[in-house]
Amino acid sequence: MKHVVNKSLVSQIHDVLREDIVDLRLAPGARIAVDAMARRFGVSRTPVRDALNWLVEEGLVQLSPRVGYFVVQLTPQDVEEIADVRKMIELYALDRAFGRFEPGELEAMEQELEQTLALPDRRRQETFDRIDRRFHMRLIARSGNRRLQELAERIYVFVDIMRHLNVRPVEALHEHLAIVRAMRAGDREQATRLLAKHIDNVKAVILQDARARIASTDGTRRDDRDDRVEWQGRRRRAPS
Ligand code: NI
Repeated sequence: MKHVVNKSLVSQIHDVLREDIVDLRLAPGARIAVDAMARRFGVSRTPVRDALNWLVEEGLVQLSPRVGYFVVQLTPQDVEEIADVRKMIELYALDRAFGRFEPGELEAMEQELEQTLALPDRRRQETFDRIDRRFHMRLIARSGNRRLQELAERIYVFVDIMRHLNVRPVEALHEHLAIVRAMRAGDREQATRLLAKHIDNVKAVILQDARARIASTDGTRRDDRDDRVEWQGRRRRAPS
């Protein structure tokens, strides 16, 4: 007989682990021990395994047969691919979103960005995580295409991970501000160009960091694992 699992229990464990991965509390590449997690949540191993398998489907956890579960570690190629898909989605969304914003919405976005830029460093970093996601998701939502939104939700969990590695929130906020201002001015061409540049800049800074780490480990031949991006703990560092 197939065992019956408590769906809401599995989904609660899934949600906690997902957040730990996205916020880098669980380090990329770290092994996730089922036993330890069962103890942590005070449950049996079954719901933990179900939650982990769910995360495997989402691409956030990798299952190595007979070895165990590991937190995903994005390679430079992953970073390139995600940024490219992001660009396709957002440039299309921006084009469609033009003229679809509610009255005062762009103005409110501009004000929010200005206020965030004026915050002290630590608070700005925290706020940045939230408003960066909202900025991009709002743009996608305003395209009016629900399927595009669903597609984006699946991919943007990786964008969330990358956001926590973005050590240039001030520059990113200024870039957002310029995009919003171009939109308010009705300059579609400029807004498109600035959004493409913003996504490229985020990609470049993460790739540069990834490659620097690879180069600093050992100049010679590396195996697949060493090629993976190591970026744990970046989030807790105060932005410069
Ligand atoms: Ni952004």
